[in-house]
Amino acid sequence: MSVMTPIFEGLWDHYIMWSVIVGSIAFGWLYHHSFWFTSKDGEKIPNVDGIEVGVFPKHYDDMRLEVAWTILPFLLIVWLTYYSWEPLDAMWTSADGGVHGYECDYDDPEYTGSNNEMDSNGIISSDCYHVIEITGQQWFWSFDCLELDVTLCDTGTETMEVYGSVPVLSLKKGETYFAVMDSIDVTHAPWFQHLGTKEDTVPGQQTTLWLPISDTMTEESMILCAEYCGDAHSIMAAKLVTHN
Ligand SMILES: [Cu+2]
Repeated sequence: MSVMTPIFEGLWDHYIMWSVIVGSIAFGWLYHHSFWFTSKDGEKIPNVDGIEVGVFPKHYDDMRLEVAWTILPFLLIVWLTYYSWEPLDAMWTSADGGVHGYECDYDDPEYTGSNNEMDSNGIISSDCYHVIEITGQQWFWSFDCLELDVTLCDTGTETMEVYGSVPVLSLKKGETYFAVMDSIDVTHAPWFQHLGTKEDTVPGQQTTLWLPISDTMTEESMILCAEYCGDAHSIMAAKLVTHN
């Protein structure tokens, strides 16, 4: 199983790289000091620093060190925010003329679908989008295609090993969907594994999630719940089927 959206693959690699660098420095330092400054059995250590129990060794203050380990992580956070900006902006693009345009006008004689396209950064843009509804509930998902034609959106159920009977959402490749979401009871979060995206559904509050189904999308993928919601949370699953 892998994330099929290149924008998140790039982010993943970059964040892992920085985690390894920061982790190596932090744990390297920790282990070095743990072993380097370990006393031997029976060894009586002279109190060279005059350390008193309960008194902070103020004479060890190092202003440059304090400033360095405040400024450097801050700069890293600023950089990672900058680096994530474009993918996040695409993820949370406006429904009014963002990268996916406006809701499709099916009466428009020039309407030919979303015709979505992925650029070299992995960001998908569309001519227009279709609206669907997703409702979370303990412990299943309900999908509503609203007025959409069955070639664009269809729902059903299927029996899956481990999960039992699960709802199926069938969407068309090359089309972009805007899911308007709600929850009946507690907070849930549909996690579209192969899109690499998830968003909370909150009782009494409408949330939204873009589902740009590119031509390269896998035919079958899982939708799981990514927000702990009670006993059957782990089997609150659904299936996303994509077709041409
Ligand atoms: Cu849930």
